[in-house]
This record gives sequence, C-alpha cells and structure tokens, in this order.
Amino acid sequence: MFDSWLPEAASSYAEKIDGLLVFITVIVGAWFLASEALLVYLALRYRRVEGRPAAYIPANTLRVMAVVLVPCVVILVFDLVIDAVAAPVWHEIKETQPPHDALIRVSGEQWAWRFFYPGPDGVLDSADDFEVVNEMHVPVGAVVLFELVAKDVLHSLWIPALRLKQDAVPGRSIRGWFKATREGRYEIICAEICGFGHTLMKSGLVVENQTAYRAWLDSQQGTQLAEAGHPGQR
Ligand SMILES: [Cu+2]
Repeated sequence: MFDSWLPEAASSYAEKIDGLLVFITVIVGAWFLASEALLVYLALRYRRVEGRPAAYIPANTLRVMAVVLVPCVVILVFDLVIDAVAAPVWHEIKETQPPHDALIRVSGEQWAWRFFYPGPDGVLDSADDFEVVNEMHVPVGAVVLFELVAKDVLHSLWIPALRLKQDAVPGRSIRGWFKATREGRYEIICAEICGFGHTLMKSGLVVENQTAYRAWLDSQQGTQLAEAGHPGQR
C-alpha cells in the first residue's frame, strides 16, 4: 500500500529498505492513532465540570505507576523488535562489502557532485583516471563500490531510487556499495544543507547495459585524453 508512494525501487536492497519503512510506519502509526484517541477521550471524559474539583493523584502505588510504566515497556519492546528486524538489513548494506565490478570516487563540493573513474587500470589516483561532473554512469546489475569524500563542507549523497543515503564528511573517505537493478536515469541529490546553492546540487545517475556503459567509458576516456593532449585549445 505504502510502496506506491515511494520512488521507483532500482537497487538490490531497495525492497528491504521499503519493507522496513512500511514496518516502522505501521507500528508508529498504530501508536500515534491509539495515543491521540486516548488523549481526546481523556480530555472529554475529565473536562472541567462545575462543582467537580480537580483531583491530585500521587503516583505512589504500583497501580498508578503502571499507567506510565506499562506503555514505556511496550514501547521498548516494539523498539527492540524494530532493531531486531532492521539489524540484518543494516548488516547487509553497511557492514558487508560484496566483491565489486566498478569503483567510483564520489566527491561533494559547493555545489556539485564530481565522479572520478579509475580508467582502464582500475586504480584510482593513477594517470588514466577521468572525472565527470554531475552525471554518474554505472552498469546495470553490477556491484559498484564508491568512495565518498567531501571537498569543503558536509554533504550527503542521496539517490532515492537506490534507497541510498550517506553523509560525506570533509577529511574522511567513506566506502559503500550499491547494485542498480533497473536501467534508467535517476536523481542524485544532496541531503545535507551545505550552503546557498544546496538546492541546486543535483546530479543524474545513468544506469545502462554493459554495451552502453562500455561505449560511454570509451567516449569519456577518449575525450579526456584528447583534452589532456591539447591543453591550449580548451
Ligand atoms: Cu551539498
């Protein structure tokens, strides 16, 4: 039911995240409705009545204390249930790193995303690296390992279709992974207010088949080598 309100799910772990969202929404939603209903009932039931003085009820018996303690225990139990259900998902996404097919360094700056590709040697910070601004290409069905950095202030890499959000912190290189499962073009947004141009800090994620991805890689490498060879013409 709630799934249709969410953006298209385009990663291997998107459905698990959506499942957690629905699970937590149902539990919290039920509590919200129950507590608001009780609030309205009590406000009406014990409203001011002429001639009925307000009563002072000290919480010195277990029966009275139970009014607070029982809901606290129930909430704690639900909290632990949510933790238990969410922990395996967290472990899979954040604490394990499947073997990767592609490596990309993602850099947030005021106000753009920059993507560094390792080039044919597969190693970053080598001579054949190339960079792209505001558009990341990845092959569909491939595990992408990303190294997330920030050049100036805090940013947050948010790709709603992948259900991926990760803060980018200056001075740190944070690793993560995703596997895009559907071809298409998706939004990359900055989810951390990072200054005047924050709302303009949007990029595209292009998920494409191997052939198109190879062709794109070749075109980028060709362009950048040509540019490097003719610096005077830029
Ligand atoms: Cu930002």
